[in-house]
Amino acid sequence: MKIYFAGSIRGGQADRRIYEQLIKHLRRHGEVLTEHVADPGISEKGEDGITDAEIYRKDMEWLSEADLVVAEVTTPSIGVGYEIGLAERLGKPILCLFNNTKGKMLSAMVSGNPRILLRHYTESEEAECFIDDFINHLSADSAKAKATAGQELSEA
Ligand code: 6IA
Repeated sequence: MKIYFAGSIRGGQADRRIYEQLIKHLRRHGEVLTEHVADPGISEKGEDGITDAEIYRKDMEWLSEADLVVAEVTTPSIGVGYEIGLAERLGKPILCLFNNTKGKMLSAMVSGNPRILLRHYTESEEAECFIDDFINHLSADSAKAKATAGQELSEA
């Protein structure tokens, strides 16, 4: 399973430690394509020898190949909002996680979107449970769809 994790970088890295924990947890379910999001060395200004055009191209490639998207949306980020919008267009399952304890307001573009599964959490362990539920449901749905398709084929 390929997982695209989205979290704020230039929007502010106050939640980087939480991203780190969530990414570590996501690795139990599959390959996290965007582990660098929690990298302590990641530059807020992007002066790392890689151009913004290269970052954009690579991230769009990873988003296209991802099976699902998990976004930590507590710190508002234009990049994360863009990725969520595109993931929706591409039909990817999306889980957004919002930390209630930080005194932040969540954009209505996320909280009002019926295609996004939004979960509010207070502790990272709670967010990890939401991740497990989200991915386990997706896996169960896809197993059911395969079984139905197999049955239809054998009846044809
Ligand atoms: O607007 P923001 O910077 O907060 O957007 C954050 C989102 O955009 C993340 O979810 C990433 O997927 C993506 N993103 C933004 N900057 C980078 C980046 N910068 N590298 C990869 N993805 C990024 C510098 C990388 C450097 C270590 C070579």
